[in-house]
Amino acid sequence: MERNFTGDLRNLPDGTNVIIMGWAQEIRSLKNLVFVVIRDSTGQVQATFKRENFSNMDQLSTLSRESVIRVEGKLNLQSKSKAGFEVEASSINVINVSESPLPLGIIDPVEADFETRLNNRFLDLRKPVKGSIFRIKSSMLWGIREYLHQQNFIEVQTPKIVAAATEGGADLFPVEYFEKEAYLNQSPQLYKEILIASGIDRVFEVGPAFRAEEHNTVRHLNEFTSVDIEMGFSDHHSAMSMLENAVKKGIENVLKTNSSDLQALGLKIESPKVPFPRISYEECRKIASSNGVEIPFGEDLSVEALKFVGEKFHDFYFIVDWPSSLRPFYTMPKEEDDRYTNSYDLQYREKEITSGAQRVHNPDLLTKRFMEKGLKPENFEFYIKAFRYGMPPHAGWGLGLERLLMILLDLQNIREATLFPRDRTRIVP
Ligand code: AMO
Repeated sequence: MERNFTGDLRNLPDGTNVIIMGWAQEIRSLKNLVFVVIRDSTGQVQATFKRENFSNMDQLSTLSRESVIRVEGKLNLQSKSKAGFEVEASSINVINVSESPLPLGIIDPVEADFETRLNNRFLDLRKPVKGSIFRIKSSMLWGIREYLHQQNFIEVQTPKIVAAATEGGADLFPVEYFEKEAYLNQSPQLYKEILIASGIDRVFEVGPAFRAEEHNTVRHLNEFTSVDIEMGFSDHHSAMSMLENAVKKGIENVLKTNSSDLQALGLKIESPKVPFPRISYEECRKIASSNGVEIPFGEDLSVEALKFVGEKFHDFYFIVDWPSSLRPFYTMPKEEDDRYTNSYDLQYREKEITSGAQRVHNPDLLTKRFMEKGLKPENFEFYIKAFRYGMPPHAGWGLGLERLLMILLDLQNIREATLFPRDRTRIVP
């Protein structure tokens, strides 16, 4: 269908005949005039209908908000309207009438409660600032993908129906898989490592990861987008460098592509400086302790502790050298002291965005690590097998895309960065 986008109108010559398709956001009637604000994915424009040109003005003034319309008319760049341009309409087709009242207002100054918004997500997303979040998400991912391609990674797709847990058994979703027991995958961890043994030694994947998180929090989803990489002949240092550069390139692509979206969201963002600081788990414990928060060795750093660390290092930083007891079986212990590992988390203030590590590549050590973690190596035979016939040393990471968006756009709830969030109580829409 031939159409002009509202976002392009300013750049057309005055007087151009244009066709606009979109939603009737606002309808205002005066004696001899009706103004209809039409919104499309790129912006909005006011169309002016003069009584002298239209026999059906009364019908027009009763048009319901959010109906889908097509308006033809002449572009007026000399308009006195706030935007400075409008369309002098010569015809209108009402393509699909919207029911009223709307379950959720699009331009109401007071925002509806979150549940109502999510229950009517298709309407909620019509609000231009909500659209901005997802345009930014797309650009961020595009920048990361582009960077990884330049670094000779290939994008892969691994199974989401799996037979084994990777990140601990408690938060698994079981699925009925004929006569076998199966689960939704928590992370592509095992498969991305198997691919390193396949000779494709730089892979990345963008896909859903499923976690049966029991509690609803503002930072957890039961289905999130995991951006994963795995690289062969590498250690944690090169994987960390790949990560900070990928995040930087993602942000730079947003800066390049989404200035009006950032403006709509009232945000000023800068490209982060790399390398990000590296702080060890032990240093974090010391910072917490000097602020009166004691973290016993081997325990996770609490949000309270991380707030003190975050205050000191601002924005992006890595926490490195986590204790073995806190990291999964696949994490490489430190050669000099196996109570610690070659692992890291990327943090933004007190929030974790990414976990990663150098992996164990020796099959005997891997089997030992399974047993230390109380897991049965025989349940992971398909994985360990890939380590027995020439497995290079390797490292990688998994980045929570919605977490990254949340911190970048200062969103108060991770659900704002998810089109249709899945949480403890929500499975529709
Ligand atoms: P981890 O379990 O730490 O590591 O997950 C990696 C990143 O995924 C994000 N994340 C979540 N985001 C939203 N809701 C959740 N419930 C949720 N759980 C995790 C976080 C986290 O940092 N296999 C390893 C990665 C690796 O070592 O390559 C893994 O999955 O941003």
